[in-house]
Amino acid sequence: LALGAHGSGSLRLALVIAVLAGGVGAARFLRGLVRSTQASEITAIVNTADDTVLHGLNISPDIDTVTYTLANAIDPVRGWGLENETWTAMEALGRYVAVRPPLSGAAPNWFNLGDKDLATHFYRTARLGEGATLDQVTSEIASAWDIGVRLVPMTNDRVRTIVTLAQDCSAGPAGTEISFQEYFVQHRHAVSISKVRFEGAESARPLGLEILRDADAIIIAPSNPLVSIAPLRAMAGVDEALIKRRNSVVAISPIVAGAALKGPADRLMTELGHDASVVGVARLYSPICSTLIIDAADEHLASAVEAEGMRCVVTNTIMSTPEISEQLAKTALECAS
Ligand code: FO1
Repeated sequence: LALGAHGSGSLRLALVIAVLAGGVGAARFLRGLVRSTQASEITAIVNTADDTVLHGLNISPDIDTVTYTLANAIDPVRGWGLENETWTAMEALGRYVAVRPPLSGAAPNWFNLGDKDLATHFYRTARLGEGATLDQVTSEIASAWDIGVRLVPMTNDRVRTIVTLAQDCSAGPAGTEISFQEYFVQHRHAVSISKVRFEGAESARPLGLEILRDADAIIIAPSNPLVSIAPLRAMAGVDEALIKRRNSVVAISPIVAGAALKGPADRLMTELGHDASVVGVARLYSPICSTLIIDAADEHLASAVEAEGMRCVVTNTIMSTPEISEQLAKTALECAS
């Protein structure tokens, strides 16, 4: 611990706060956390299994969502990409879609890259091409946006979320494997799936294990447990590190009243054999986490959560304003300490 200045000139011990993060939910939570403590105390370990390569560009959606949100530059309606974005490059790409041979993957215009957002992917791709690691490039991009929080990709190695189609559908016959972005963006997560796997996770070297060992508080953000947090947990040593620190690990349920606030977490829970409720979230997190924070709408399930071996804290978790995000972050910090 280091002595750090805080508040009105008083000194207090600086904290080390680790946050396991996916995309939009984690980004909004981190924005609240920055309001309730010093940005320099926070390290977010971010999912990279959604990463993809399109047009030859390395795209890290969750890292970019967290970066742009903390920089107050995120598009507030979409929750991804930059505000005041323009789409000239995407529109120009349309010309080539018409001439693309049937089996070609060129000009994938189902994934929208805004003109300004493209600069981030140009920079990341060029630096990786020069031999920089993803964590170096992520720090450089975070510095360029002046976000203060330390962002660490979950690994410098390639891990990819692959989903299996449960039924014949527009994406292919039952049993076909598709990438996460094909599932999420191209098919608008409207197809049912029977399996998720994290290609490369078994041999990937996780980053941030020493932070998990030393952190004063470890918070699992309100991200999808099955496709945002599970890839981190799939790497060797991560669950073991969390189990050792279980008393300091707090999670926030991304499921409220049986539904996901954003994305397909509720449907994925059901399709993959879990209960789409805070109790299902508790079952997933109980081995690694001592406290689950749930929304007031689920208060009646608090004893069922506790029956899974976790402390249950009930509060408002719907981060509709920065003040609510800040209050939620304060509650999480109190629970972890
Ligand atoms: N999400 C969409 O629903 N449609 C898009 O076209 C899209 C483009 C996109 C571009 C850059 C980026 O960083 C994120 C983007 N996302 C898009 C969001 C993203 O793919 C998902 O929200 C995450 O992967 C899920 O966490």
